[in-house]
Amino acid sequence: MKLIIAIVQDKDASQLSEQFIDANIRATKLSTTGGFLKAGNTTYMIGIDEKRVDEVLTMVKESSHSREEFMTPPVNLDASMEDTTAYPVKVQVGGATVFVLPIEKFKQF
Ligand code: 2BA
Repeated sequence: MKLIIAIVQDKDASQLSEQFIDANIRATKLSTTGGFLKAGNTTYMIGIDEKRVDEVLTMVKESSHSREEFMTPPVNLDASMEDTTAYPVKVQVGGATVFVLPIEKFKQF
Protein backbone atom coordinates (compact mmCIF):
# COMPACT_ATOMS: atom_id res chain seq x y z
CA MET A 1 0.00 0.00 0.00
CA LYS A 2 1.14 3.57 -0.73
CA LEU A 3 0.19 7.03 0.43
CA ILE A 4 -0.15 9.57 -2.35
CA ILE A 5 -0.05 13.21 -1.31
CA ALA A 6 -1.17 15.42 -4.19
CA ILE A 7 -1.22 19.22 -4.03
CA VAL A 8 -3.43 20.69 -6.75
CA GLN A 9 -4.89 24.08 -7.51
CA ASP A 10 -8.34 24.76 -6.03
CA LYS A 11 -9.73 25.31 -9.55
CA ASP A 12 -8.91 21.70 -10.47
CA ALA A 13 -10.05 20.08 -7.24
CA SER A 14 -13.79 19.57 -7.71
CA GLN A 15 -13.38 17.64 -10.98
CA LEU A 16 -10.66 15.49 -9.41
CA SER A 17 -12.81 14.73 -6.36
CA GLU A 18 -15.61 13.53 -8.67
CA GLN A 19 -13.19 11.28 -10.55
CA PHE A 20 -11.95 9.71 -7.32
CA ILE A 21 -15.53 8.94 -6.27
CA ASP A 22 -16.42 7.47 -9.68
CA ALA A 23 -13.31 5.25 -9.61
CA ASN A 24 -13.88 4.19 -5.98
CA ILE A 25 -10.63 5.80 -4.87
CA ARG A 26 -10.74 6.86 -1.24
CA ALA A 27 -9.25 10.25 -0.59
CA THR A 28 -9.08 12.85 2.15
CA LYS A 29 -9.21 16.44 0.95
CA LEU A 30 -7.45 19.14 2.93
CA SER A 31 -7.68 22.89 2.43
CA THR A 32 -4.07 24.03 2.35
CA THR A 33 -2.04 27.16 1.67
CA GLY A 34 1.02 27.42 -0.56
CA GLY A 35 4.05 28.61 1.39
CA PHE A 36 5.23 30.91 -1.40
CA LEU A 37 2.08 32.52 -2.84
CA LYS A 38 0.18 32.19 0.46
CA ALA A 39 -2.86 31.34 -1.64
CA GLY A 40 -5.26 28.47 -1.10
CA ASN A 41 -4.65 25.11 -2.72
CA THR A 42 -6.00 21.61 -2.16
CA THR A 43 -4.09 18.62 -0.84
CA TYR A 44 -5.36 15.06 -1.24
CA MET A 45 -4.20 12.16 0.92
CA ILE A 46 -4.91 8.89 -0.86
CA GLY A 47 -4.16 5.50 0.64
CA ILE A 48 -4.11 3.08 -2.29
CA ASP A 49 -3.02 -0.37 -3.35
CA GLU A 50 0.35 -0.26 -5.08
CA LYS A 51 -1.22 -1.64 -8.27
CA ARG A 52 -3.47 1.45 -8.58
CA VAL A 53 -0.81 4.14 -8.00
CA ASP A 54 -0.26 4.81 -11.71
CA GLU A 55 -4.00 5.07 -12.29
CA VAL A 56 -4.25 7.76 -9.60
CA LEU A 57 -1.21 9.61 -10.93
CA THR A 58 -2.75 9.66 -14.42
CA MET A 59 -6.00 11.08 -13.03
CA VAL A 60 -4.16 13.79 -11.11
CA LYS A 61 -2.01 14.63 -14.13
CA GLU A 62 -4.91 14.86 -16.55
CA SER A 63 -7.08 17.06 -14.34
CA SER A 64 -4.35 19.48 -13.23
CA HIS A 65 -3.54 22.54 -15.27
CA SER A 66 -0.59 24.89 -15.09
CA ARG A 67 -1.58 28.54 -14.68
CA GLU A 68 0.08 31.91 -14.34
CA GLU A 69 -0.58 33.79 -11.10
CA PHE A 70 0.59 37.22 -10.02
CA MET A 71 2.13 37.99 -6.66
CA THR A 72 3.12 41.34 -5.20
CA PRO A 73 6.43 41.10 -3.36
CA PRO A 74 6.73 42.91 -0.01
CA VAL A 75 7.37 46.66 -0.36
CA ASN A 76 11.07 47.47 -0.53
CA LEU A 77 11.92 49.67 2.45
CA ASP A 78 15.61 49.99 1.65
CA ALA A 79 17.60 52.96 2.95
CA SER A 80 17.61 54.80 -0.42
CA MET A 81 13.77 55.24 -0.30
CA GLU A 82 13.88 56.14 -4.01
CA ASP A 83 11.33 53.59 -5.12
CA THR A 84 9.27 51.74 -2.58
CA THR A 85 6.61 50.64 -5.08
CA ALA A 86 6.03 46.91 -5.28
CA TYR A 87 5.12 45.61 -8.74
CA PRO A 88 3.28 42.33 -9.26
CA VAL A 89 5.44 39.56 -10.68
CA LYS A 90 4.25 36.61 -12.74
CA VAL A 91 4.57 33.14 -11.19
CA GLN A 92 3.95 29.91 -13.08
CA VAL A 93 2.05 27.51 -10.81
CA GLY A 94 2.47 23.93 -11.90
CA GLY A 95 -0.31 21.45 -12.52
CA ALA A 96 0.22 19.30 -9.44
CA THR A 97 2.92 18.44 -6.90
CA VAL A 98 2.78 14.78 -5.92
CA PHE A 99 4.58 12.63 -3.35
CA VAL A 100 4.28 8.84 -3.21
CA LEU A 101 5.23 7.35 0.17
CA PRO A 102 5.37 3.79 1.49
CA ILE A 103 2.89 2.89 4.22
CA GLU A 104 4.24 0.79 7.07
CA LYS A 105 0.83 -0.07 8.51
CA PHE A 106 -2.77 0.62 7.55
CA LYS A 107 -5.46 0.09 10.16
CA GLN A 108 -9.08 1.14 10.48
CA PHE A 109 -10.69 0.65 13.87
P1 2BA B 1 3.34 27.82 -3.36
O1 2BA B 1 4.38 27.52 -2.33
O2 2BA B 1 2.42 28.93 -3.09
O3 2BA B 1 4.11 28.05 -4.74
C1 2BA B 1 3.41 28.50 -5.89
C2 2BA B 1 4.36 28.57 -7.08
O4 2BA B 1 5.32 29.59 -6.82
C3 2BA B 1 5.16 27.28 -7.32
O5 2BA B 1 4.41 26.41 -8.14
C4 2BA B 1 6.41 27.82 -7.99
O6 2BA B 1 6.18 28.02 -9.39
C5 2BA B 1 6.58 29.19 -7.35
N1 2BA B 1 7.55 29.16 -6.26
C6 2BA B 1 7.46 28.47 -5.10
N2 2BA B 1 8.52 28.73 -4.30
C7 2BA B 1 9.29 29.60 -4.98
C8 2BA B 1 10.53 30.27 -4.70
N3 2BA B 1 11.19 30.08 -3.55
N4 2BA B 1 11.04 31.10 -5.65
C9 2BA B 1 10.39 31.30 -6.82
N5 2BA B 1 9.21 30.71 -7.13
C10 2BA B 1 8.67 29.88 -6.23
P2 2BA B 1 4.56 24.85 -7.91
O7 2BA B 1 6.01 24.46 -7.85
O8 2BA B 1 3.72 24.20 -8.96
O9 2BA B 1 3.94 24.55 -6.48
C11 2BA B 1 2.54 24.65 -6.24
C12 2BA B 1 2.27 24.41 -4.78
O10 2BA B 1 2.66 23.06 -4.44
C13 2BA B 1 3.10 25.27 -3.81
O11 2BA B 1 2.44 26.51 -3.60
C14 2BA B 1 3.13 24.43 -2.55
O12 2BA B 1 1.90 24.52 -1.84
C15 2BA B 1 3.22 23.03 -3.12
N6 2BA B 1 4.61 22.54 -3.25
C16 2BA B 1 5.42 22.68 -4.30
N7 2BA B 1 6.60 22.08 -4.09
C17 2BA B 1 6.54 21.56 -2.85
C18 2BA B 1 7.45 20.82 -2.03
N8 2BA B 1 8.70 20.48 -2.46
N9 2BA B 1 7.06 20.45 -0.79
C19 2BA B 1 5.82 20.77 -0.34
N10 2BA B 1 4.91 21.45 -1.07
C20 2BA B 1 5.26 21.85 -2.30
